[in-house]
Amino acid sequence: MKKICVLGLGYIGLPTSLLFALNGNKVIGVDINEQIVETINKRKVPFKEEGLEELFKKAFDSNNFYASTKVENADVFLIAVPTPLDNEAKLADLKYVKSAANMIYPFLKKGNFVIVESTIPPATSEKVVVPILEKSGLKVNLDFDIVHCPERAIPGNTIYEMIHNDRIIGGLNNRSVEFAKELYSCYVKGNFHLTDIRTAEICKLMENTYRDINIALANEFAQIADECGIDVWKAIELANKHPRVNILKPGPGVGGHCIAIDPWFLRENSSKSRIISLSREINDSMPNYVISKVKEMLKGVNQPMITVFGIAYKGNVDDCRETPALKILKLAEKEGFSIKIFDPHVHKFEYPLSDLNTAVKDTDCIVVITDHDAFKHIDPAKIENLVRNKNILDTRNILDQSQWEAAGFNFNLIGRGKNVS
Ligand code: SAJ
Repeated sequence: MKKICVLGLGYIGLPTSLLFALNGNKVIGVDINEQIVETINKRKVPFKEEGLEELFKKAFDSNNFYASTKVENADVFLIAVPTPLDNEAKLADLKYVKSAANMIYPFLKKGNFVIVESTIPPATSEKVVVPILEKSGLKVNLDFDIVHCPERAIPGNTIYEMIHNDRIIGGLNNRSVEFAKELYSCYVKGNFHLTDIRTAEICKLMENTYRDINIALANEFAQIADECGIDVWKAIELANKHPRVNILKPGPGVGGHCIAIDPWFLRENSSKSRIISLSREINDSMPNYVISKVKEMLKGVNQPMITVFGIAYKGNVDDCRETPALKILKLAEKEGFSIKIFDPHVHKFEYPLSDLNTAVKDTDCIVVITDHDAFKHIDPAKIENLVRNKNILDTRNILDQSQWEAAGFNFNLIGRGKNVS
């Protein structure tokens, strides 16, 4: 049985702690946020995630897990804190990673292992984390080991993916990666791929950048298709019949704490990146494109009101981090539009939220931003009498066009060009 001290009890740190605790380890989960620690120790799950509630209860019942604001002596220290983007400089903000390493070093002992799961730019483990840990007077590779084992689980299916996804483990020597493989094998069913520490760091960034670039391409295709009067959704479906093509989906932009951020980390120490920045620019400009479509639909309407369906960054989650909806709302405000918002998954946001009927009352245009399944089940016939003008823009291709048109709505879809001769 190993004693593991996990720093950071968020979307990754908490489920990771619980999985280790349920599989034969003693785990202390540490967070600098007293409220989170208190909530967890009162046996309340601090956020929603499929299967988390059950895991949480079992881990507490096993007596192998508790939360604290303080680090303790342990065999293994695991860093799972966020690495936000310094938005102005477009650089990784390593303040939480540094603060975690600073909390660990006074407790570091000969023979300890430090694992970094947080997403970090290449060489951060060696250049930033190790020097802080060595303030303990101990030497890396001689007295303690460090590995990078990036998390790769998708929000909404985190626990399943934590167990079943392959894991990359990068270290500074063989002993450390073998140790980490053995440690994670208590709950990971996927394969392990052992490598050096910098390769592990860059792999995680490459994965999310690959996705960002492919979404940017889909978004560019959608805009071209709009100009040409072609249905991009149909065209993508057909192009994807090719055995070596897999185009992603266009939409209102890219949100979440990973894909909208990690590409910048890959670019920060390089003079060679071009496609990465361009793709970020394309995805970040999609909210402007959405608003330009809304403006077209609202031509001639006096003092328009729009209703946004969905502010979460993606479907069926309550997570609004980096959501493109926020920029869309701000741009809409600048246009002088009144705004109402309906999101059945989200309960707290920067703008007021309403129930469905209040949100559509007297609106001039409904704009679907998030691909929540719940929106597919809205019956347009039941709300058509509430709205002032029957306009709807679907940015995700989730609605049944014929159903909305049957209720008299002027239906618009991003990437389905209209009126081109
Ligand atoms: N999106 C599109 N079109 C698509 C797919 C996604 O516009 O075809 C948008 C989504 O709506 C959302 C954003 O992109 O706004 C990102 O959503 P996502 O579901 O693609 O990814 P995340 O950010 O929830 O999780 C990603 C995952 N990475 C990859 O798929 C390569 C996950 O495995 C990582 O663990 C996670 O980032 C992370 O923590 O880095």
